[in-house]
Formats: sequence, structure tokens, C-alpha cells
Amino acid sequence: MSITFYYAPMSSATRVFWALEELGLPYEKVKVDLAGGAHRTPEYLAINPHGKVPALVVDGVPMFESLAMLLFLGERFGVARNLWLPHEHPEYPTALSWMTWGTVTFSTNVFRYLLNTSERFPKEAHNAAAAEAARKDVLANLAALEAHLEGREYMVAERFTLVDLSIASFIPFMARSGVADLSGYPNIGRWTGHCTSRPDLAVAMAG
Ligand SMILES: N[C@@H](CCC(=O)N[C@@H](CS)C(=O)NCC(=O)O)C(=O)O
Repeated sequence: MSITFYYAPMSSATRVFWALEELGLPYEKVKVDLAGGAHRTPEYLAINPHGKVPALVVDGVPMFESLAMLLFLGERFGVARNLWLPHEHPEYPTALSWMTWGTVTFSTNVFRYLLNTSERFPKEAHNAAAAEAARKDVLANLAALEAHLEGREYMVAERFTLVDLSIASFIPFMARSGVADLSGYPNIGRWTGHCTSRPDLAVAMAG
């Protein structure tokens, strides 16, 4: 089996990097120079037609979207390593639900907030009402996550899995956006601390 991982530091690629390290898989990593436009070359677009990082090539087959990569890695390699659930596990549907929610709903709401508040986006495109609507959605998301984590150390199956990795990897970024103060969410704070203190995240962060 051969795995090539295309990434840029401090990007959506970090969680896939973290997962590859947790899974202990052999892989080749290729740093993509976003500032230099390496993601817009014909060679890179042949791997990821959307011109984004991460990309993953497994036995010659390219993949895009970090959520798809995490699900693929979990299904293919994670069960044997206790980092993903077998289909017959009672919480397998729960795992899929939270994993998808983290990327499709929660992250999207945080990005909606950033689009309307962050200096990284044009001030003339900022809209205070849209920012407030996004903030309310994020607060509802955090309340649901906080309630789910009540009495639980991890998201599913009473152990660290790629579900924890996929959501917890986003929490520090969310906190830096200023959309919410995490001190009001003790379960999220405790769980994020457990997850983000894992040594394999430090490896991924170091690039
Ligand atoms: N939903 C995608 C997001 C990919 C994405 O937006 N990647 C950013 C870095 S975080 C990127 O490659 N940006 C370069 C560009 O758009 O020019 C995923 O999770 O893989």
C-alpha cells in the first residue's frame, strides 16, 4: 500500500495529518506551497481538481475533502487500531452523525461568522446581522456538543476515536475566531484538552 499526503501547515490538512500519525500508517508527505501557487499547477489539479489542501493519494487513487479522508482512513485502517467503530457497533451511526455535523454544520457556522467579522475578509462584505445569526447558530452547536459530552470522556464508545479528532481539531480555531468564550462550556474545555494534548497532534502541528 502507498499513501501520499499533500498538506500545508495550519490548514484543513492538519486533522488528516493528525489521523495518519494516530493510525501509525506509513506515508509520504508533500508540503504544498500555497503562497507560491503550487496548488494551482496542472500537476496538483490532477490530484485535487478543487486546488485545495489536503489531498491524499492511496495506491494511485486521489482523494479530496478532509472529512472524506478521515472517514476513509477510519473505515480502512481505524477499526483494527481502535480509532474507529465497526459497522455493527451500536454507536457507529452516532459516530457518523457527529463526525459529519462537525464539518458540515459546526465548521460552516464558524466560517459564516468569520466571513462577516474577520479582517481576513473584505470589511465591505461584513454584515452585522449575518454575523449575529451565525454566532447564535454556533452557540446552539456548542450547547449541543456540551450536552453530548456530559458524563462522557469522549464522543463515542468511551475511547478516543477519529470522531474526537475531527471535531476537537477545530475547537482552538473556533475559540480564536472570538465567536464564543469556551469558559462557559466546561465539558468541551475538558474534552478538548484531553484530545489536543495527544502527542500525535504536536507532530502534525510541527509540519
Ligand atoms: N472542505 C475542504 C477545505 C479545503 C480548504 O479550503 N483548504 C484551504 C486551506 S485550509 C486551501 O487549500 N486554500 C487554498 C486556496 O483556496 O487557495 C477540506 O476539508 O478538505
